[in-house]
Amino acid sequence: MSPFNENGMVWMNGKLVPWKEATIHVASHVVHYGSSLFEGFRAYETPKGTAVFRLKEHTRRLYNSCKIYRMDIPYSQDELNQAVLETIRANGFRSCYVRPIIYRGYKTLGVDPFPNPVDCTILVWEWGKYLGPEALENGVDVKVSTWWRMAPNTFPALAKSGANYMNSQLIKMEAVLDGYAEGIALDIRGHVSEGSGENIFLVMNGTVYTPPLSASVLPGITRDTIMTIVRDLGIKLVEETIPREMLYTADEVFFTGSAAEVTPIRSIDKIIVGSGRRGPVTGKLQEEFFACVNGGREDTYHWLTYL
Ligand code: PPE
Repeated sequence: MSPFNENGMVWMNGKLVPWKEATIHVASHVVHYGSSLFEGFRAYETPKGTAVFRLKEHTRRLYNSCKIYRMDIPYSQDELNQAVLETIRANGFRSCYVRPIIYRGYKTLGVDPFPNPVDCTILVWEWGKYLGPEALENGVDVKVSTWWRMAPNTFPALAKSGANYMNSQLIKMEAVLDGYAEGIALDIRGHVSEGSGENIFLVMNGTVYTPPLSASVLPGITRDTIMTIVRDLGIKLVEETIPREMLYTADEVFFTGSAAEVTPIRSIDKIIVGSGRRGPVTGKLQEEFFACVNGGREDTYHWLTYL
């Protein structure tokens, strides 16, 4: 079953077009060489209407991704933010997932991307719970992937490029075929990196740990949100290299991401994490996270942009 509303609208290069007309040619550069940079985030229904969570930060990351790949977006960040709001309004969603994607379009083929146009589109759809309906409460069973995250100075991990998701797909397929909800990838030194589409956190003796950006991770906006909440709660936060075996001995482990939100991990490689149930720190952070996105607490950091 497709999650898409095929009667909806897509923003393409400055205009809203009907969903079914939002197509590109198979000779587009992106189809052949993976030349796309994208974002993913959610709009939530709040007591004061629909609000996009951390829109500015996601747009800034998109511009940074494009800067790394020498792609000039022909709109300002403000213009793109307005386009996101316009697209959500045009589709009439109270809550949804938003996917802006910038790519090298149609003109010529060959690795050199420069002759091709930089095209900008924004898609929105209703996306349920990323790792299954019960994942947020019961947690998920995962494995450490045999695939590593990309090495430094190969595919830049700080850029959210379509091409990086070929690595993510290898991790995800292996996990799914082996009967797990998700895979955790190590970096090339064998240290904990991240999930195929999520950052990872561990809790041990009341301290919260997460790998540093140098461990080939995406600089997750949800990661930043959780780090901010952890500090606000006065919990000790450590951003440092994490050895694989700490995944097995941690009291609690959880994933973060715009799609995955805050998802507890119940077991890793069939070793039960902690008590095998959502731990108290994970529970507290989930509660605070959802209060932030749903407008259930004061928006002190100005994370919400109302439609
Ligand atoms: N790491 C990876 C590899 C990743 O894809 C994501 C988001 C994150 C970390 C968390 O980043 P952030 O969303 O800013 O907190 N993955 C997006 C796409 C998932 C997909 O299947 O598509 C997402 O969560 O929207």
